[in-house]
Amino acid sequence: MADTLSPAAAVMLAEIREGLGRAQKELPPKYFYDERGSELFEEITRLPEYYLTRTERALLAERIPDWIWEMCPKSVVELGAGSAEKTRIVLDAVRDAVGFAAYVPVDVSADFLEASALKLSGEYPTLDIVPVVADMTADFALPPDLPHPVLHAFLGSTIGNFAPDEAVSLLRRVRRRMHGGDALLLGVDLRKDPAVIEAAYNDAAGVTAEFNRNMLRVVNALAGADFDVDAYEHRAFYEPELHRIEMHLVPATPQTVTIPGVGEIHVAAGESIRTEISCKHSRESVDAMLAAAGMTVMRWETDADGLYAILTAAPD
Ligand code: AVJ
Repeated sequence: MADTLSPAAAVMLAEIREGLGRAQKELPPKYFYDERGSELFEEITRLPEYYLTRTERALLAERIPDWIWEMCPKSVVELGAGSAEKTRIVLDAVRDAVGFAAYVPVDVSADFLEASALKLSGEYPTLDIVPVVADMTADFALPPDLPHPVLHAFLGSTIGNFAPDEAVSLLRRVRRRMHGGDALLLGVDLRKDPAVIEAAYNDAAGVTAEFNRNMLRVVNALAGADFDVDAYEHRAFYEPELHRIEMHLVPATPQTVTIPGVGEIHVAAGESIRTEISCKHSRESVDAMLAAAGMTVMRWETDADGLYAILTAAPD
Protein backbone atom coordinates (compact mmCIF):
# COMPACT_ATOMS: atom_id res chain seq x y z
CA MET A 1 0.00 0.00 0.00
CA ALA A 2 2.78 2.42 0.88
CA ASP A 3 3.72 3.07 -2.75
CA THR A 4 0.18 4.19 -3.60
CA LEU A 5 0.19 6.99 -1.02
CA SER A 6 0.16 10.56 -2.27
CA PRO A 7 3.06 12.68 -0.97
CA ALA A 8 0.60 14.61 1.22
CA ALA A 9 -0.76 11.37 2.71
CA ALA A 10 2.78 10.11 3.34
CA VAL A 11 3.65 13.34 5.18
CA MET A 12 0.48 13.05 7.22
CA LEU A 13 1.19 9.46 8.24
CA ALA A 14 4.77 10.31 9.13
CA GLU A 15 3.51 13.18 11.28
CA ILE A 16 0.95 10.98 13.03
CA ARG A 17 3.48 8.19 13.58
CA GLU A 18 6.02 10.63 14.97
CA GLY A 19 3.51 12.42 17.23
CA LEU A 20 2.03 9.24 18.68
CA GLY A 21 5.52 7.81 19.15
CA ARG A 22 6.54 10.50 21.64
CA ALA A 23 6.60 10.02 25.41
CA GLN A 24 3.84 12.65 25.53
CA LYS A 25 1.66 11.49 22.65
CA GLU A 26 0.68 14.34 20.37
CA LEU A 27 -1.46 15.07 17.31
CA PRO A 28 -1.21 18.38 15.40
CA PRO A 29 -4.09 20.87 15.88
CA LYS A 30 -4.58 21.30 12.13
CA TYR A 31 -6.50 17.99 12.26
CA PHE A 32 -9.31 19.66 14.21
CA TYR A 33 -10.62 21.35 11.12
CA ASP A 34 -12.67 19.16 8.84
CA GLU A 35 -16.14 20.49 8.04
CA ARG A 36 -17.57 19.40 11.39
CA GLY A 37 -14.51 20.70 13.24
CA SER A 38 -14.80 24.08 11.55
CA GLU A 39 -18.47 24.24 12.51
CA LEU A 40 -17.66 23.30 16.11
CA PHE A 41 -14.97 25.98 16.21
CA GLU A 42 -17.49 28.53 14.90
CA GLU A 43 -19.76 27.45 17.76
CA ILE A 44 -16.88 27.88 20.23
CA THR A 45 -16.38 31.46 19.06
CA ARG A 46 -19.94 32.25 20.18
CA LEU A 47 -19.67 30.65 23.64
CA PRO A 48 -19.95 32.99 26.63
CA GLU A 49 -16.67 31.63 28.08
CA TYR A 50 -14.67 32.01 24.87
CA TYR A 51 -13.73 35.70 25.05
CA LEU A 52 -11.05 35.58 22.33
CA THR A 53 -13.04 35.98 19.12
CA ARG A 54 -15.44 38.65 20.26
CA THR A 55 -12.68 40.65 21.93
CA GLU A 56 -10.53 40.52 18.80
CA ARG A 57 -13.47 41.47 16.62
CA ALA A 58 -14.23 44.55 18.75
CA LEU A 59 -10.55 45.59 18.64
CA LEU A 60 -10.40 45.16 14.88
CA ALA A 61 -13.61 47.12 14.36
CA GLU A 62 -12.18 49.93 16.47
CA ARG A 63 -8.65 50.19 15.03
CA ILE A 64 -8.54 48.60 11.58
CA PRO A 65 -10.05 51.46 9.56
CA ASP A 66 -7.29 53.84 10.79
CA TRP A 67 -4.52 51.27 10.56
CA ILE A 68 -5.44 50.33 6.99
CA TRP A 69 -5.71 54.00 6.07
CA GLU A 70 -2.14 54.50 7.30
CA MET A 71 -0.69 51.44 5.56
CA CYS A 72 -2.75 51.42 2.36
CA PRO A 73 -1.85 47.79 1.55
CA LYS A 74 -2.31 46.77 -2.08
CA SER A 75 -2.33 43.09 -1.06
CA VAL A 76 -3.55 41.24 2.00
CA VAL A 77 -2.17 37.76 2.68
CA GLU A 78 -4.17 36.01 5.40
CA LEU A 79 -2.61 33.01 7.11
CA GLY A 80 -5.16 30.43 8.21
CA ALA A 81 -8.00 32.26 6.50
CA GLY A 82 -10.54 30.67 8.85
CA SER A 83 -13.98 32.15 9.12
CA ALA A 84 -14.90 35.28 7.28
CA GLU A 85 -16.03 37.72 9.95
CA LYS A 86 -12.65 39.05 11.05
CA THR A 87 -11.54 39.05 7.44
CA ARG A 88 -14.49 41.23 6.46
CA ILE A 89 -13.45 43.97 8.85
CA VAL A 90 -10.04 44.08 7.16
CA LEU A 91 -11.40 43.77 3.63
CA ASP A 92 -14.05 46.47 4.17
CA ALA A 93 -11.31 48.84 5.30
CA VAL A 94 -9.06 47.93 2.36
CA ARG A 95 -11.88 48.42 -0.11
CA ASP A 96 -12.75 51.80 1.40
CA ALA A 97 -9.18 53.10 1.74
CA VAL A 98 -7.43 51.50 -1.23
CA GLY A 99 -10.07 50.30 -3.69
CA PHE A 100 -8.35 47.70 -5.87
CA ALA A 101 -6.26 45.17 -3.96
CA ALA A 102 -5.32 41.51 -3.95
CA TYR A 103 -6.58 39.19 -1.22
CA VAL A 104 -4.68 35.93 -0.73
CA PRO A 105 -6.32 33.62 1.83
CA VAL A 106 -3.96 30.76 2.78
CA ASP A 107 -5.55 27.67 4.32
CA VAL A 108 -5.07 23.89 4.45
CA SER A 109 -8.67 23.17 3.50
CA ALA A 110 -9.18 23.48 -0.28
CA ASP A 111 -12.97 23.05 -0.09
CA PHE A 112 -13.30 25.67 2.55
CA LEU A 113 -11.08 28.12 0.64
CA GLU A 114 -13.00 27.63 -2.61
CA ALA A 115 -16.34 28.24 -0.94
CA SER A 116 -15.26 31.36 0.91
CA ALA A 117 -13.34 32.80 -2.08
CA LEU A 118 -16.43 32.43 -4.24
CA LYS A 119 -18.60 34.15 -1.66
CA LEU A 120 -16.14 36.99 -1.07
CA SER A 121 -15.58 37.66 -4.79
CA GLY A 122 -19.30 38.44 -5.11
CA GLU A 123 -19.17 40.82 -2.19
CA TYR A 124 -15.90 42.56 -3.04
CA PRO A 125 -15.83 43.20 -6.80
CA THR A 126 -12.67 45.36 -6.55
CA LEU A 127 -10.65 42.64 -4.82
CA ASP A 128 -8.59 40.16 -6.76
CA ILE A 129 -9.02 36.99 -4.67
CA VAL A 130 -6.24 34.42 -5.10
CA PRO A 131 -6.67 31.51 -2.66
CA VAL A 132 -3.58 29.46 -1.83
CA VAL A 133 -4.02 25.93 -0.47
CA ALA A 134 -1.07 25.39 1.85
CA ASP A 135 -0.05 24.26 5.29
CA MET A 136 1.34 27.38 6.90
CA THR A 137 3.60 25.28 9.14
CA ALA A 138 5.58 24.31 6.02
CA ASP A 139 7.18 26.47 3.35
CA PHE A 140 4.77 27.51 0.62
CA ALA A 141 4.76 29.80 -2.42
CA LEU A 142 2.73 32.99 -2.70
CA PRO A 143 1.55 34.32 -6.07
CA PRO A 144 4.67 35.87 -7.65
CA ASP A 145 3.61 39.44 -8.52
CA LEU A 146 1.68 40.58 -5.48
CA PRO A 147 1.51 44.36 -5.45
CA HIS A 148 3.21 45.98 -2.45
CA PRO A 149 2.73 47.09 0.22
CA VAL A 150 1.60 43.66 1.40
CA LEU A 151 -0.20 43.24 4.71
CA HIS A 152 0.32 39.78 6.21
CA ALA A 153 -2.60 39.07 8.55
CA PHE A 154 -2.34 36.34 11.17
CA LEU A 155 -5.41 36.74 13.35
CA GLY A 156 -7.46 34.74 15.81
CA SER A 157 -4.57 34.03 18.18
CA THR A 158 -3.57 31.12 15.94
CA ILE A 159 0.07 32.02 16.63
CA GLY A 160 -0.63 30.63 20.11
CA ASN A 161 -0.74 27.12 18.63
CA PHE A 162 3.02 27.41 18.17
CA ALA A 163 5.62 27.18 20.91
CA PRO A 164 7.85 30.30 20.97
CA ASP A 165 10.65 28.78 18.84
CA GLU A 166 8.18 27.51 16.22
CA ALA A 167 6.36 30.84 16.27
CA VAL A 168 9.64 32.62 15.61
CA SER A 169 10.45 30.39 12.62
CA LEU A 170 6.99 30.99 11.20
CA LEU A 171 7.37 34.76 11.68
CA ARG A 172 10.83 34.59 10.08
CA ARG A 173 9.35 32.99 6.99
CA VAL A 174 6.84 35.84 6.82
CA ARG A 175 9.67 38.32 7.36
CA ARG A 176 11.64 36.87 4.43
CA ARG A 177 8.75 37.74 2.12
CA MET A 178 8.49 41.31 3.37
CA HIS A 179 9.72 44.44 1.61
CA GLY A 180 9.99 47.88 3.21
CA GLY A 181 6.47 49.25 3.72
CA ASP A 182 4.94 45.80 4.20
CA ALA A 183 3.44 44.96 7.57
CA LEU A 184 2.22 42.15 9.78
CA LEU A 185 -1.17 42.26 11.52
CA LEU A 186 -1.24 39.88 14.46
CA GLY A 187 -3.90 38.91 17.03
CA VAL A 188 -2.64 37.45 20.31
CA ASP A 189 -4.37 36.20 23.43
CA LEU A 190 -2.81 37.74 26.55
CA ARG A 191 -1.77 36.24 29.89
CA LYS A 192 -4.39 36.63 32.60
CA ASP A 193 -6.05 34.86 35.53
CA PRO A 194 -5.70 31.16 34.60
CA ALA A 195 -9.28 30.55 35.76
CA VAL A 196 -10.55 32.79 32.93
CA ILE A 197 -8.43 30.93 30.37
CA GLU A 198 -9.38 27.49 31.69
CA ALA A 199 -13.09 28.38 31.53
CA ALA A 200 -12.68 29.38 27.87
CA TYR A 201 -11.38 25.88 27.04
CA ASN A 202 -13.77 23.97 29.34
CA ASP A 203 -17.11 25.46 28.36
CA ALA A 204 -20.22 24.40 30.24
CA ALA A 205 -22.03 23.32 27.06
CA GLY A 206 -19.26 20.86 26.20
CA VAL A 207 -18.62 22.21 22.71
CA THR A 208 -14.85 22.35 23.20
CA ALA A 209 -14.88 18.72 24.39
CA GLU A 210 -16.70 17.72 21.19
CA PHE A 211 -14.30 19.82 19.11
CA ASN A 212 -11.36 18.10 20.79
CA ARG A 213 -12.74 14.58 20.28
CA ASN A 214 -13.57 15.41 16.66
CA MET A 215 -9.85 15.32 15.92
CA LEU A 216 -9.94 11.54 16.38
CA ARG A 217 -12.78 11.33 13.86
CA VAL A 218 -10.70 13.37 11.43
CA VAL A 219 -7.67 11.12 11.90
CA ASN A 220 -9.90 8.05 11.48
CA ALA A 221 -11.19 9.45 8.18
CA LEU A 222 -7.84 10.73 6.88
CA ALA A 223 -5.58 7.90 7.96
CA GLY A 224 -8.02 4.99 8.21
CA ALA A 225 -7.36 4.79 11.96
CA ASP A 226 -9.86 3.19 14.33
CA PHE A 227 -9.86 5.46 17.36
CA ASP A 228 -12.89 4.76 19.57
CA VAL A 229 -13.80 8.44 19.74
CA ASP A 230 -16.24 8.20 22.64
CA ALA A 231 -13.70 6.42 24.85
CA TYR A 232 -11.73 9.68 25.25
CA GLU A 233 -12.37 12.49 27.67
CA HIS A 234 -11.53 16.14 27.11
CA ARG A 235 -8.96 17.80 29.41
CA ALA A 236 -7.77 21.38 29.22
CA PHE A 237 -5.48 22.97 31.82
CA TYR A 238 -3.21 25.97 32.09
CA GLU A 239 0.55 25.44 32.48
CA PRO A 240 1.69 28.64 34.26
CA GLU A 241 5.44 28.20 33.67
CA LEU A 242 4.89 27.77 29.94
CA HIS A 243 2.13 30.41 29.79
CA ARG A 244 -0.10 28.12 27.82
CA ILE A 245 -3.28 26.11 27.96
CA GLU A 246 -3.02 22.54 26.74
CA MET A 247 -5.80 20.34 25.42
CA HIS A 248 -5.57 16.59 25.83
CA LEU A 249 -7.68 13.50 25.15
CA VAL A 250 -7.62 10.87 27.89
CA PRO A 251 -9.24 7.42 27.73
CA ALA A 252 -10.65 5.89 30.94
CA THR A 253 -9.82 2.38 29.71
CA PRO A 254 -6.76 1.08 27.82
CA GLN A 255 -7.02 1.59 24.07
CA THR A 256 -5.39 -0.10 21.09
CA VAL A 257 -5.55 1.86 17.88
CA THR A 258 -4.61 0.47 14.48
CA ILE A 259 -3.40 2.92 11.86
CA PRO A 260 -2.55 1.46 8.44
CA GLY A 261 1.07 2.28 7.61
CA VAL A 262 1.78 3.23 11.23
CA GLY A 263 0.87 0.09 13.16
CA GLU A 264 -0.70 -0.50 16.56
CA ILE A 265 -0.68 2.29 19.09
CA HIS A 266 -1.42 1.63 22.76
CA VAL A 267 -2.92 4.32 24.93
CA ALA A 268 -3.03 3.35 28.62
CA ALA A 269 -5.98 4.21 30.85
CA GLY A 270 -5.42 7.77 32.04
CA GLU A 271 -2.62 8.40 29.52
CA SER A 272 -3.12 11.48 27.39
CA ILE A 273 -2.78 12.52 23.78
CA ARG A 274 -2.03 16.23 23.53
CA THR A 275 -4.01 17.82 20.72
CA GLU A 276 -3.23 21.51 21.13
CA ILE A 277 -1.18 24.09 22.94
CA SER A 278 -2.45 27.65 23.03
CA CYS A 279 0.30 30.00 24.22
CA LYS A 280 -0.65 33.21 25.96
CA HIS A 281 1.47 36.30 25.44
CA SER A 282 2.50 39.61 26.97
CA ARG A 283 3.81 42.76 25.35
CA GLU A 284 7.31 41.55 26.29
CA SER A 285 6.90 38.06 24.82
CA VAL A 286 5.49 39.52 21.59
CA ASP A 287 8.36 42.03 21.35
CA ALA A 288 10.86 39.20 21.89
CA MET A 289 9.31 36.92 19.23
CA LEU A 290 9.14 39.73 16.71
CA ALA A 291 12.69 40.90 17.47
CA ALA A 292 13.94 37.35 16.90
CA ALA A 293 12.13 37.37 13.54
CA GLY A 294 13.45 40.83 12.53
CA MET A 295 10.36 42.93 13.15
CA THR A 296 9.23 45.72 15.48
CA VAL A 297 5.76 46.59 16.78
CA MET A 298 4.27 49.72 15.22
CA ARG A 299 0.75 49.73 16.70
CA TRP A 300 -0.53 47.86 19.74
CA GLU A 301 -4.08 47.85 21.05
CA THR A 302 -5.70 45.90 23.88
CA ASP A 303 -9.23 45.88 25.26
CA ALA A 304 -9.98 47.64 28.57
CA ASP A 305 -9.61 44.37 30.51
CA GLY A 306 -6.29 43.48 28.89
CA LEU A 307 -7.61 40.15 27.63
CA TYR A 308 -6.38 40.34 24.05
CA ALA A 309 -4.14 42.38 21.77
CA ILE A 310 -4.04 43.24 18.10
CA LEU A 311 -0.86 44.79 16.72
CA THR A 312 0.96 45.70 13.58
CA ALA A 313 4.67 45.16 13.06
CA ALA A 314 7.13 46.32 10.42
CA PRO A 315 10.33 44.68 9.17
CA ASP A 316 13.51 46.09 10.79
C1 AVJ B 1 -8.08 28.87 16.75
C2 AVJ B 1 -6.06 28.17 17.74
C3 AVJ B 1 -6.94 30.28 18.29
O1 AVJ B 1 -6.30 28.20 20.68
O2 AVJ B 1 -8.09 29.25 21.28
C4 AVJ B 1 -10.50 26.94 20.65
C5 AVJ B 1 -8.53 26.93 18.97
N1 AVJ B 1 -9.07 25.37 20.85
N2 AVJ B 1 -10.86 26.19 21.69
C6 AVJ B 1 -7.45 28.60 20.47
C7 AVJ B 1 -9.35 26.44 20.12
C8 AVJ B 1 -9.99 25.23 21.79
C9 AVJ B 1 -8.11 28.34 19.11
N3 AVJ B 1 -7.29 28.88 17.99
